[in-house]
Amino acid sequence: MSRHSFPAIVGFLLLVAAAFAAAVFASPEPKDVTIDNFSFTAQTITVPAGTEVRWTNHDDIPHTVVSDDKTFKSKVLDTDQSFSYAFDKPGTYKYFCSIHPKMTGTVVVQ
Ligand SMILES: [Cu+2]
Repeated sequence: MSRHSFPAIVGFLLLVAAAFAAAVFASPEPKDVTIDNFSFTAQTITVPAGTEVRWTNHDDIPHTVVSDDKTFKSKVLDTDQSFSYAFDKPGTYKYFCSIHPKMTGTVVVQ
């Protein structure tokens, strides 16, 4: 047995502990909403508090993501551009596209 074995095992255990801690304390998985054919998909999503939601515009015309109460507001998103917002507080957040106000969506944060 090499005299290097002990530190190697300690190092390995620290790595395992760090990975475990990262998994336990990580925030929820980010959630994607796509903008396609003048609509938000999914139109309503429900996520745990702390979730970052990312909207990506797949249309070849620009869109925005603006909440009804202006809690969040994206710049104009061109094709394949994204906007992200982290929802820390539970509640129901309605939003729309300020260029096409008939495009609406809802994020429910639990
Ligand atoms: Cu739009």
